[in-house]
Amino acid sequence: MSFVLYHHPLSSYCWKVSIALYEADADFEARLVNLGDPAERAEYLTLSPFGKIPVLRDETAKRTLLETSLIIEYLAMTVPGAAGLLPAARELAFPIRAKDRFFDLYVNTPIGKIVTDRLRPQGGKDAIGVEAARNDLQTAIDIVEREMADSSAWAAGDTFTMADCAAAPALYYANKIEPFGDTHPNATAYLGRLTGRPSVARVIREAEPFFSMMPA
Ligand SMILES: N[C@@H](CCC(=O)N[C@@H](CS)C(=O)NCC(=O)O)C(=O)O
Repeated sequence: MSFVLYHHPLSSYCWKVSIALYEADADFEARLVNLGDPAERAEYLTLSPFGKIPVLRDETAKRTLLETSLIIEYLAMTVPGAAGLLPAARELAFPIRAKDRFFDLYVNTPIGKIVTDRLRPQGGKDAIGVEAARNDLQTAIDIVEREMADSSAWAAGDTFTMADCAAAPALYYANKIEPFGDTHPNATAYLGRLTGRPSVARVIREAEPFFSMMPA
């Protein structure tokens, strides 16, 4: 099996998959995609028609995988070290999938809306959409605060899973955009456990040289 990950070091969805690959100790080649370059973008669209990153290509199986949750599910099926990220048993996988959907849809999606709006030209901004995204993000962080009040270390219990791969970039960037350190101690402690995890610390380290490119 030989994997190629098409990614960008700043992208939260790319972090999610890189974290899974690092957790699994999987061998892969990382190829940086510059969607801002028209020629590169046109070529990338043949792999990923909507121009989304990341994509995982399994060169051995000749399979191109889109969508981070499905990529991690594929890793769990094919790479022994990734099996624990999403167990095969449905009743064990269900709460992990539920948390994975929560972090993607209610934390990562609003963050994407808020950040990409900063790149829009004056006159083209979507103030109402950004306000709705901020409200969703606030609601989501309140939910994390309540749900992390029990003694579980990780999003879906005592084991680090796909849900934590989704949570790590989502909460990291949420805390940059709408800092919750002073108001949400349980969410903050969970974020601390996530950033202390070697796989997560590694994606943050790899993103550091690019952080100055983030729109303020
Ligand atoms: N549902 C997708 C979301 C991927 C996604 O939105 N990636 C962002 C980067 S974090 C992206 O490609 N944005 C560029 C665009 O939407 O044009 C997944 O889970 O893979």
